[in-house]
Amino acid sequence: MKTAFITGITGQDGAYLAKFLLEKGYAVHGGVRRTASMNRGRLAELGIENEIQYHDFDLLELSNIVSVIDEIKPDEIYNLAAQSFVAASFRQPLLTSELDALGVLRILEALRMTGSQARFYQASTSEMFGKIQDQIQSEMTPLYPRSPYGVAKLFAHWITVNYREAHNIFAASGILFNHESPLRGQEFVTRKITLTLAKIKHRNANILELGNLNAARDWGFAGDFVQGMWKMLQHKVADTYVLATGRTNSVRDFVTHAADALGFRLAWEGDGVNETARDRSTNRIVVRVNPAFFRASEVDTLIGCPAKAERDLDWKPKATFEELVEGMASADNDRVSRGCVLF
Ligand code: NAP
Ligand code: G4F
Repeated sequence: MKTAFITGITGQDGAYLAKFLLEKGYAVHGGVRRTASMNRGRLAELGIENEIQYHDFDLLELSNIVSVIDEIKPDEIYNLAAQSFVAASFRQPLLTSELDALGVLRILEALRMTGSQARFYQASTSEMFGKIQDQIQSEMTPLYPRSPYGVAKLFAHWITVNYREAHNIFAASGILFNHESPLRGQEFVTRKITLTLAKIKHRNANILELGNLNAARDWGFAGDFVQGMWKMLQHKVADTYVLATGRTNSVRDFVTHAADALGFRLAWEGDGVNETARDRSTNRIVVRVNPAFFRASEVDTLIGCPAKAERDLDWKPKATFEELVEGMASADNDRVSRGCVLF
């Protein structure tokens, strides 16, 4: 039986990865930071909350990762923990850098100092492409981050490559494009859209306020992407891989599809900060722009090329954009109608 340690196990990807590894017969250990209230709703929703062995873990604390390595001698470490919300990184740039940049170095240093042979996965991000230098982004595209989050993740990516090359540590970096699911955090735009529209439908909210409707992302399903993380650690050599779907859609497209799935029929009107969407059946405005959600510097559009992962890892995303949106809308519709939105 292999042993895996997942940091960020309480987050979206951590929950899906834990379920996937348990199904593969792994002993799954998870790192959780101390908080005033338990935060295991995603693991509970997947029915695996009691199948995981939990350890104190904070990205700020070197001793945590050293103890875990000593105690459980993991075969694989997946570093998914992060301050992962781009907008928050503009307000908390120092904290974001401590966690998302130096936090990764702490884990790599622990691996080097202990001589652990664990294989290491770093959760890198398409946010590093930022102001895109190629129309379609691949492992060869120059990086140009546009947020403190993107800059911190860029450090983490390169320090992972450096420890691979300098210290012969099996350290893989997955440059993952946006991946979503019904377990997505509520502040990210996709989940904000499906949850708020579901609330409007059930008369628990009046309006959905969004920032840049023209931003476009290559959105995939998180359940498909965690399989790619695992495949990176099973490959014969550690490397860097892009995981993406190769399709891009705007925030406006996402709203239109989600609204359709929830029974609204939207008519878009106006432009810029005055753009709105009206529900044709009630004639009510249900979506409007609020500049408070604009970013100080934006990543306008992302679209990834997953050819290397397909060739070397035999990885391909399965869920389509339409299936993803419908699945999220349906899950939030159920939660809101049951009055049970736990995360
Ligand atoms: P998420 O849902 O925000 O989960 C983040 C996890 O990190 C949570 O478990 C959180 O714990 C934990 N965490 C935060 N601060 C911590 C700290 N100081 N010490 C220890 N743990 C801490 O993120 P996700 O969407 O699953 O993403 C997983 C990873 O992939 C992240 O590193 C993210 O930056 C990266 N990524 C995500 C995407 C995407 O589209 N989802 C794309 C590319 C890369 P709490 O539950 O206690 O908050
Ligand atoms: O959903 P978002 O907040 O995701 P973003 O910034 O692309 O970051 C996510 O994907 C990255 C991978 O590329 C991850 F590394 C990162 O951890 C995270 O998972 O925003 C998507 C787009 C942005 O352009 C944003 O400006 O949607 C736009 N947007 C428009 N209105 C909004 C809103 N974003 C949010 N969160 N809230 C809005 O009201």
